[in-house]
Amino acid sequence: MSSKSTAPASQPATGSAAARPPAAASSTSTTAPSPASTDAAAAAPTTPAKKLPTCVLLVGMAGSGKTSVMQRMNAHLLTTKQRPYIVNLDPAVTHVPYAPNIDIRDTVKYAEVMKQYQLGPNGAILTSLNLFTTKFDQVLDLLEKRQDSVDYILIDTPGQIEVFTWSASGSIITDSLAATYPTVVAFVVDTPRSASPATFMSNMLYACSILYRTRLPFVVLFNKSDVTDPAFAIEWMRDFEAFQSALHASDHSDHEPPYMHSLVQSMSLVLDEFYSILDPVSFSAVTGLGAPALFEAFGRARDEYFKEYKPELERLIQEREKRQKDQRQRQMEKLMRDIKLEEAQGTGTEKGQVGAGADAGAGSAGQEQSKGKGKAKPRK
Ligand SMILES: Nc1nc2c(ncn2[C@@H]2O[C@H](COP(=O)(O)OP(=O)(O)OP(=O)(O)O)[C@@H](O)[C@H]2O)c(=O)[nH]1
Ligand SMILES: [Mg+2]
Repeated sequence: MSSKSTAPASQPATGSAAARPPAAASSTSTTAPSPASTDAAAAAPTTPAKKLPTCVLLVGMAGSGKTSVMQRMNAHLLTTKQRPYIVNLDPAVTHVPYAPNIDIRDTVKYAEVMKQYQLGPNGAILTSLNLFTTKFDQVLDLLEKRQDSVDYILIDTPGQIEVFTWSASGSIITDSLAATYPTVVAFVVDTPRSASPATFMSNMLYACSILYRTRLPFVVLFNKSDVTDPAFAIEWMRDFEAFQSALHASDHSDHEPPYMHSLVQSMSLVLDEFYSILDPVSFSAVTGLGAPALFEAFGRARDEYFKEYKPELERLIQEREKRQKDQRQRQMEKLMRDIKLEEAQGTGTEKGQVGAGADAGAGSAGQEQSKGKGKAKPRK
């Protein structure tokens, strides 16, 4: 085992394998990692006219096909002469069917983390991601160096969706990428496993919670269309009545308890509005069906990022800066008031003595005062 494996995260995130050039480029262009300390905000582009690569975050339930989709997207980009840059954030995967430019496994050894911290599989994945996030500034540095020569940054996430979508490190990674690059969330749905209205609804609720948390443009990728045509799901999203009829039919066939029916029904009402902002795409990672439509959806999401997310982000940054400025101003005013008060108190008492005492320290000021008192007494 290499020295990297002995201490998790002891190496920068961009080790030898991690610093691989984009898949389309030649191996001679490998960039040496730099021990940078730039934070996410500092990595923000200064020249908006420059075309930044679109960053796609692939999230989805375990086994929905994220890694296979990644492979297919990579192949599609290469055949259409576009340049991908691939980041694998799944520390537990044993084999990836693509060549990642940055791989969490080069930095953090999942099995070592499990052993060293005495963790179970999920705890070890989460800890590995946390350890990797402490080095994420270096990933951002590498991306910054590569951004002119790539069209897409594709990020594969751990199998356990909640490890990425509900963890602090997942938020840090998402926010720091979205602060710089037009970022899109691609939610991978296992279509055959979403055929019943109840499982479809659960998946959509999860999608809704991720959208709520990230506020990023969102593409719903109905994967495994070679097994089950997702037309039914897209129809459910477009037509509330269609979903209600399917729900009614499943209610009779599945013998679901009545509370389930009313829960799913009320949820579907809530989700109806949420569906209107989603961009559903039918896709198959096995056949590659739907790849052009998927990249068109990413194009629309990219436009949405610049139209909605970026201005909102800038507004929030301005608001925060204004809050900080106002706070500094208030502190300055308070300080000035305190100084004036002290001056006023100083004039009202034994001016020269307190001043001299203050220069020499509180103790001597006290001594001066007591000396004064001592001198005054005999006069009385
Ligand atoms: N038929 C079919 N099978 C698929 C498709 N995409 C993925 N699979 C299969 O689904 C299984 C899981 O695929 P992965 O790509 O490993 O899924 P994942 O979401 O990355 O899995 P985790 O990272 O473990 O959560 C594999 O057996 C794939 O071959 C698809 O479009 N069609
Ligand atoms: Mg995977």
